[in-house]
Amino acid sequence: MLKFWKNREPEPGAPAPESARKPWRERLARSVLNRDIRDLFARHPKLDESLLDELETTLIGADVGGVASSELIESLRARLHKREFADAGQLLSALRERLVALLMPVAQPLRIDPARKPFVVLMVGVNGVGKTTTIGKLARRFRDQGDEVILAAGDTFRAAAVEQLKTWGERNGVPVIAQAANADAASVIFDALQSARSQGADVLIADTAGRLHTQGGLMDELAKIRRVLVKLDAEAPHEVLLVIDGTTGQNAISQTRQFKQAIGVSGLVVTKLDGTAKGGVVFALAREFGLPIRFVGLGETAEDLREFDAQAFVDGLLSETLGDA
Ligand SMILES: Nc1nc2c(ncn2[C@@H]2O[C@H](COP(=O)(O)OP(=O)(O)OP(=O)(O)O)[C@@H](O)[C@H]2O)c(=O)[nH]1
Ligand SMILES: [Mg+2]
Repeated sequence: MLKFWKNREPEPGAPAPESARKPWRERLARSVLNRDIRDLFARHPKLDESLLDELETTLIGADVGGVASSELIESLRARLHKREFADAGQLLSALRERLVALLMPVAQPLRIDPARKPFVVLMVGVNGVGKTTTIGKLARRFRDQGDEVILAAGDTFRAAAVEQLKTWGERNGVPVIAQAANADAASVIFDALQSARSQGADVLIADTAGRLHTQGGLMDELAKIRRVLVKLDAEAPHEVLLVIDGTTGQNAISQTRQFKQAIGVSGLVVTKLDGTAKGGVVFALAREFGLPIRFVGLGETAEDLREFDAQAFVDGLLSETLGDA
């Protein structure tokens, strides 16, 4: 295990305190990226071209994506040729810096603008990615910040979805606006916005279906939700959060492209990065779209939804190799 990192100068920009970084390290310890980079540097501690070639294969294998991986490797190769690295440890340190630099621009937290009242968050994404769970976690977060939150059960396709949202609402003391199963999703969310307004709520978070009979049908429904909201508030929704399952791989790229085209996306949430997720898809998304990554899901409890922190994330992903674990 390489221990060099501990003796290096701190990065520019205030590093997060140790207590804030620990959960990231713990939750990202089993990721494929962590394991494979550690194995690579253990197997190949010598600084040479083939280390870089293998590193590129490792990054691609962990879903970092072909374009981002080759850009990262080429920038390291140029520095290797200029003899900037004394050993493999310094190369790893440079990789860490490049990975942080790739994510810094997208580490933009979601700020609830109090002038937009209620601030409307529309949650979108394909089925099973974690939309409803993330809404529950967000409701808790906003409520703890002192915001009055209302949830809209806009996934009317599955009856169980409304129940799932109500359970989260009850657990957190947050009201849920719902209609009968198979109601029109746009009208549920329209009613919810009206009632959030009349109650003077600060935040309205709307759930949506992840799957309808056809993918085109889903995109049409989302477009309709947007059209209907605009009738009440020309700027609503104020945030469209696309939820991506961190275990999905490169399919995340085509999902993001589709949702971006159909309704526009203002921020991303990448869930399920705990456990044995590969971990690299976050870099691929940052490189391809540059969309703000608002939150990441590092587990199933409310505290496990964390505001995205580029440095804590990269250090968590490389913890095994950096020797910080
Ligand atoms: N380990 C882990 N599990 C998560 C995370 N986020 C969500 N899940 C789990 O993912 C599963 C699906 O979550 P849902 O919130 O129901 O997903 P959804 O996008 O609403 O799904 P549909 O309503 O079918 O479109 C649940 O079992 C969640 O507990 C996370 O960050 N980590
Ligand atoms: Mg759901």
